[in-house]
Amino acid sequence: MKATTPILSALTLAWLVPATLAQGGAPATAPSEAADAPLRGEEVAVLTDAPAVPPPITRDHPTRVKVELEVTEVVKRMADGVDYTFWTFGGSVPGKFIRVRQNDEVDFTLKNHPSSKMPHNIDLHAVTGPGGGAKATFTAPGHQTSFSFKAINPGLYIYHCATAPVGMHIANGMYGLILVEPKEGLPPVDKEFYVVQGDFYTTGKYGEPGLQGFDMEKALQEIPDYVVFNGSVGSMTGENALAASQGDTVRLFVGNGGPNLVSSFHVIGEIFDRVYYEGGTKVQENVQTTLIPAGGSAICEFKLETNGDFILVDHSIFRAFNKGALGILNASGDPDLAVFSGQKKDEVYLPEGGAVQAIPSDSKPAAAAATKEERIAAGKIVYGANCAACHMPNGVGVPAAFPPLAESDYLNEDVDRAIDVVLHGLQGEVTVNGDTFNSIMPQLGLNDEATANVLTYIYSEWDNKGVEVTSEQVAKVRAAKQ
Ligand code: HEC
Ligand SMILES: [Cu+2]
Repeated sequence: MKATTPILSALTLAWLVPATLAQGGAPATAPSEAADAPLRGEEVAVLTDAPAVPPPITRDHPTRVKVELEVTEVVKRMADGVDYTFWTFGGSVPGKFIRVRQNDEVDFTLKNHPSSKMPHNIDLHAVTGPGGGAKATFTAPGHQTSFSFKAINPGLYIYHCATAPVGMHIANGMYGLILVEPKEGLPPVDKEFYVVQGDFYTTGKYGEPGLQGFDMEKALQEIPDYVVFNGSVGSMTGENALAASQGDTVRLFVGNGGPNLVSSFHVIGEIFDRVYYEGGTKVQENVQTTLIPAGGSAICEFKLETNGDFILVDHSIFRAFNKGALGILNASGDPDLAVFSGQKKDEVYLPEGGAVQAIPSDSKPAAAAATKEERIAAGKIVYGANCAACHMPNGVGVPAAFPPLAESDYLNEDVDRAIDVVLHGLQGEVTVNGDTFNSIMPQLGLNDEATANVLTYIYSEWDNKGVEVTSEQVAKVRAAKQ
């Protein structure tokens, strides 16, 4: 995780107290503070790149805050081997996190780097005034513009570029979050993180390597190739995972830049104790998944009662596992076994006692096969209907659960024993090709002909020894057991 250099001045030193200290208490405020309370002093806002969040505000009064954002158009990683030309507020996606206090007067400057090819502007949803500042900040490459606004309403707000074609500017990553802290402050927590979802439309399919262009047609159809948190696939996995400790209280400032999709934001293995839904003032408690509209936000708070990996997803789940909308919050520390035990055991489940269960067979007595080829063809059908679910269609089985029939030494060693297994089922420890299985194969209720056919099929496949099993042979094994 990289931290960018904050914009500093002597006046900002008050911001630089360690976050943990600053988070030790919300500022005490005279409840009577009026919207037109006089500004005292001025400072330069600390701006951060995701997933970092500027320290909480400890002031008990409004001030004049200077915010400077620089727009750059940069080629960056979208996924391994995949690059994209992102348009950014501050060099990465999402743009820098801005944190001010209710009733602050914000002096805002937008700079457009001379290397940019496009004009850009900014519409901050925290602004009361036409266009959220868009028209006031229309900025050609190599220019800078400014305006000021009063942060009247507390809340967590999206900002974005609103230069035509607006959809394209947003689709290229031009969005971020601005928090207007309520004048009484937010309750202290141990960790705060900044996460913004966005959907991306590339000329190539998901994962297609190289520098990808923007695909207007896919954007119009709303069929993204990528849905990601913080601008790229894997922005918060592996060594970039969000880090916290067991016992920590966590606050996620979550935004959705869109341009198109609505996010079903969820953390696998956690329940949000509190959600400031839609980034507003009201709190909903005990929430599993919160809806975050395009151009909207939510503040999600929870306590890490136990340790482990907690997975941030858009629960529109193909986006998480197939398009990139997945991040990890790792809580170090010890498990609280009273909260979560982990798997205690995996053992055989036998609802009706210890015997092999019989599965009633609805197969009609098969017409006797005249040749080995007919037996194999008939056996293949029996296999598909009765065996493939466990032993797999290609006979390879499932490790630690169902032994292989392909190249099975157990099968090839003893034909009568194999007949017995199919007729009567099997339980207890068996070793197949060196691997031990201790499970249960049910009795399948196949008649002699079907049993002969399925075994002849199995022996003819997958490098097995190729013998033909006849129904007479099956009848003999059956008689011997009775
Ligand atoms: C419900 C799952 C299930 C089905 C259905 C099933 N088996 Fe099995 N089979 C097993 C299990 C489990 C074992 C190992 C039993 C043990 O651990 O004692 C096994 C063992 C075997 C073995 C001996 C070990 C080996 O790999 O060579 C053969 C042969 C066999 N099955 C054939 C079949 C055939 C043929 C069918 C279909 C007619 C079939 N099985 C259907 C679960 C199944
Ligand atoms: Cu723009």
